[in-house]
Amino acid sequence: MSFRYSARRLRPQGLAVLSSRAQPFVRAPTWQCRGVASTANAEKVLFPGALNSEFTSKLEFLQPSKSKDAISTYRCLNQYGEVIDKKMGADTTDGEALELYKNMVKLSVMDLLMFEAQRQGRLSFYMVSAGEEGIAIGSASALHPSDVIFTQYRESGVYLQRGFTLAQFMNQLFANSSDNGLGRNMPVHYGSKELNIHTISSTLATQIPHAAGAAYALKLQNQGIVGRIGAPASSTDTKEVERVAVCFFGEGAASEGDFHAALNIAATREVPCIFICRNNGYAISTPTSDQYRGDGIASRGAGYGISTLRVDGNDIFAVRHAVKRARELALQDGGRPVLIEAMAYRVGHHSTSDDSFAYRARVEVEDWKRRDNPITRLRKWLEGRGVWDDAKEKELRSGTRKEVLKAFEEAEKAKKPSIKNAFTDVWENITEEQRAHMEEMNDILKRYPKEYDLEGYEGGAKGLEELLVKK
Ligand SMILES: Cc1ncc(C[n+]2csc(CCOP(=O)(O)OP(=O)(O)O)c2C)c(N)n1
Ligand SMILES: [Mg+2]
Repeated sequence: MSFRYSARRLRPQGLAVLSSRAQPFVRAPTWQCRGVASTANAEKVLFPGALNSEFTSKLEFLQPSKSKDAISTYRCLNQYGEVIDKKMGADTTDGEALELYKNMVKLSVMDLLMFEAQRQGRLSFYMVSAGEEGIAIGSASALHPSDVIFTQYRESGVYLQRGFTLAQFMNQLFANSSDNGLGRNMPVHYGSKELNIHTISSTLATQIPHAAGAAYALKLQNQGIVGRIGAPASSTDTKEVERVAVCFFGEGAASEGDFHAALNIAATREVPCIFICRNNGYAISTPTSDQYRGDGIASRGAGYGISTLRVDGNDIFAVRHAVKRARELALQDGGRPVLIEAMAYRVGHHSTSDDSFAYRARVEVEDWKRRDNPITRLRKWLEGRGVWDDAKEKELRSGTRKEVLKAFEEAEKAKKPSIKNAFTDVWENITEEQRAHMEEMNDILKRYPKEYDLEGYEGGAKGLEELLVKK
């Protein structure tokens, strides 16, 4: 092989960054741009847009849709709960595995009860994680508490594993006065500043570029170029660690333009972001066969030049190993993105507003329930270790049910937030327009008290008065 190329360094502009520390400039990475110049008998030409491409005289299109070789799926446990990756092993203590198991059971018990509560008309909306508990709980358990997380809406397990309490879940679901969001969001759109988890947004995929941007900020913080933003996640953990951003989304969300923009900018800026796609086979009623023709979402990671792994989402140990390794990779050499595609099956309906038997056969769901499940797989492993049995299972489930119902009843009884919260936290001070709206609303509430019963709201119908007197 012989070729000549000219190499010149592209020198990007210094980027001025506001910093509490001394360094005023961030130098973006430099990279080599090779000119096109080769000798007559070269085997490769280094086009600036595709380095290392060999010449071929075969006119042959890549035909991935005809390939029989799909990207493989990493597993640590088989369906019988036996460790098949002997090298990695379970890499956990029995006690730690028991905690993961209990959290998965807690999530599924909460899901069952909240789904029923919605059917009884006591909650307006709910979304279950059935079949995907291992992805959320397994990955959260492999991260550092101060890593910054962005979720979609089927990752309640991330919250649970990070320490979100049953009371916090219920306060949000009932939009009561103890809800972090003060009742301004739909049920299931949790958020927690203390736990470093950004508030969930209904608008699909918007969290993905947010995560890429946050990861860029973390890269600068990890390098000490800008000051650290935000307090550590837990008060006991004051040691500064390098942090990554972690972004969860479904395979349906990966059809949005935001996904592509986010992965590309994360790759080119080399930011420490772990993208975790839950591929559960459906985007509401749209099956994956109508969503894409490539090899899942993993093949797209490779397309963006991102380190990628496909993993069995029913295997919590495999998920933990994958995320732990992804975190190490993401922090290597100053930072880089990683994509994990966790395979699963959405066992439940999309949400309480959906009846999935309108577009998929009952038998398909029943088959999946029987065939594989992250909870039963870990249970088999625990039973194999001699630390779990039917009696313990029964006790755990009935105790958890009581705990959930207690939190549920307390949150249901609690007062709703004051109606003033519909106006606060929008502008720093109440604007003239807002004042006019409040006065009009106050007038209507006074004139039609029977129509607007605000007994259950903090401050009742007088909720606005405090704001109205404040000039
Ligand atoms: C921008 C946008 N388009 C459409 C919707 C409606 N929508 C809500 S959830 C959903 C399916 C998402 O599927 P996926 O990302 O696979 O997540 P899953 O529900 O399977 O967990 C759609 C289309 C939305 N919320 N936002
Ligand atoms: Mg999906």
